[in-house]
Amino acid sequence: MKPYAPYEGSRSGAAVPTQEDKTVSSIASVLEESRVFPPSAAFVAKAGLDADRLAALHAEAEADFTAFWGRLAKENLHWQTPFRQVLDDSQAPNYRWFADGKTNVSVNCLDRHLGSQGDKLAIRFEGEKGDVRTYTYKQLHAEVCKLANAIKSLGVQVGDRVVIYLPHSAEAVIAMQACARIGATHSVVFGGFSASSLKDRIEDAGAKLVITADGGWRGGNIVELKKAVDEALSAGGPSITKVIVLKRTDHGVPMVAGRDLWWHELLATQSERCEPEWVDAEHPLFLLYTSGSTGKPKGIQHSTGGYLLGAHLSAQWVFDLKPDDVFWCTADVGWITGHSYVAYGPLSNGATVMIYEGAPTVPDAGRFWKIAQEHGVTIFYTAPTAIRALMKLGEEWPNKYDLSKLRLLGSVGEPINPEAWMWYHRVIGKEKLPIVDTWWQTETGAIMIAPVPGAVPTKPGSCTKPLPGIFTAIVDETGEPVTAPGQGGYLVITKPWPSMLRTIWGDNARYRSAYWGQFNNKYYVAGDGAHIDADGYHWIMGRVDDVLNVSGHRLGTMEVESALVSHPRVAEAAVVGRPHEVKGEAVFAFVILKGQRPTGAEADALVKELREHVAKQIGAIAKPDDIRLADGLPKTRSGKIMRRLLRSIAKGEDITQDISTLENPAIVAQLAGRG
Ligand code: 6R9
Repeated sequence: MKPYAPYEGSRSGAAVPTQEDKTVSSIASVLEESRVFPPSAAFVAKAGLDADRLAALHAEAEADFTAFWGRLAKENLHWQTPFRQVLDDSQAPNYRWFADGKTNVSVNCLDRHLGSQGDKLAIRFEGEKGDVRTYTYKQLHAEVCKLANAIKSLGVQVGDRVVIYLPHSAEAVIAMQACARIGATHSVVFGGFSASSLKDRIEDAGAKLVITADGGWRGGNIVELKKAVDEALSAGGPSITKVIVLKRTDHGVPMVAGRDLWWHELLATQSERCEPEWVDAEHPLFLLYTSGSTGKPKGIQHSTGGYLLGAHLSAQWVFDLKPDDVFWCTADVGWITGHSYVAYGPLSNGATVMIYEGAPTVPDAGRFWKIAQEHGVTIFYTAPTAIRALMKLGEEWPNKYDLSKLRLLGSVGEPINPEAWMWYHRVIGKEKLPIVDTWWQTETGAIMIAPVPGAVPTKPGSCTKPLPGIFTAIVDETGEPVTAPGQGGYLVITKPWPSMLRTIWGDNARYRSAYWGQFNNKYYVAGDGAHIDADGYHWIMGRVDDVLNVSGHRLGTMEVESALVSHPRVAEAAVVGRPHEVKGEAVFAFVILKGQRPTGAEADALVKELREHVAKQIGAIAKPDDIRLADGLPKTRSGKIMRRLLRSIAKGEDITQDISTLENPAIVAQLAGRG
């Protein structure tokens, strides 16, 4: 099997087991990164966790992981009613944590800082056009209470679902915190998703209320959020009774009488006090939809107590949060990273959170670094795709700005190739700052595998070792741990952890089969391939299922295929990933049409139309980079599409696989663009 490099020039690339060829035990890593970067003495001297303290935490967790989490939950969170039982595994793998305790997430993020640091900045916001707004903890608390009261006045009750479809903004955090305050379960839908995706999520969640904006700014353009909401609701959306609209772009959007309410008008009369709703630790704090290997996105359900504990402690351990830090995670709140490291983790730790609404290159390629300088950012957390894009623009951009306040850098979303890691280290980190490469997922709720920066030396391209209380293994297809260093296999988590997903909303059977079925409920199966080196360092090799990682965003190949076949001219489609220098993976679609296959300008026009069609069905992130029209797909005699072959074709590789078992071997030349 060919080694898989998720992007050109990767040195951590190792073969990834794929859907049809799950022979993971035969996978060995190819090139191994050998550079090691220990934390600087200066960093260690001030670090919250040094090697000894980290070792003590690991030892405590290994001795008794339930007692370990119980102690941390008691010491780190405010409980209105203390829990007696830490872990209830009687319904495993539907685990329950701290189940008889009651708490409230917004109290833990806001109220508990009011006495000690009410006047400290909680949020520094900058819009794409340069408008800046700040909120102290007191001000943020007041805004959250006002919105919480407003939502309640619209009839939203504990457990009702609220869909949030807002630009990346302070108001998005306010909306999430307001829901948490009254025990409503939020479901944030990324503003880049289309009306059709929004509609599916509203319906699946059975949401009562949508919170949106007239628009948002991105790349100099208005993102028409309200228009998408109107479209999503026009086609039904019977569960929605009210829509709250934030005025942001002020470009005049129609308001539906009796349904739509302006945020500012609604809040004008609300009290700045709102009693929190004390909910059970297991109460669903939020749903967040993510792609899986079927066409239907999964509503990942997270809890209140366990989730918050994970977000809180991981933020503290991995980012070494200190009272004077300005923490900037560039992820949109529409993704899990924005939930745990914009809206919840840093605030529960009382840090100052930086939020930037727009694109990294508006008005020029120096925007990120200008923000870092002007807001005094100390911790910067972004995705490899952004690092690669910024790297291409040249180091003269970051070099124009004073980045001396930065003290820690982070990476998330996909494997970081050592070239990008070294650029980040040299150009942004000035060869001094630790880089934390953090592996985790929507489902894990919080960072699982990452270096604790004052304690663990880093290797470019490795997310290093699991955090205390997290137990991982690499197993082969029989579930046996792979022991030889460098040997690839399935990444699994062997013990439950507090911030784990609780279920898939409305589909517990899918939860049990998708994450636990493969090894008979013994392990949580992450869906990633990985290997561990002789030092116990983890190297993630990418997804082993039909999920692509495009610019750090998960995208199911089936979702894109369903979008394509919903076009009247498409008979069949197969989607695979192709390595891409900046995006990590690009979407490559093979499309079979109904009727005659056009050529020349007519084919070009149709390809363009199909790309737009996918953007309309899912969102711009899913637009195929390549669409190849053909007369058929390579199928085995049993009718299975040979995706492995399609991946080779997409990469432009010579076909060396045996195609004699194909029903239609002649199609291969055509698919490869030679017929
Ligand atoms: C947090 C987040 C999860 C998938 C995951 C894996 C990939 C995330 C990574 C990484 C290598 C890292 N992934 N972090 N791969 N190194 N540091 O991204 O959640 O959107 O659910 O994606 O992303 O493949 O399984 P989510």
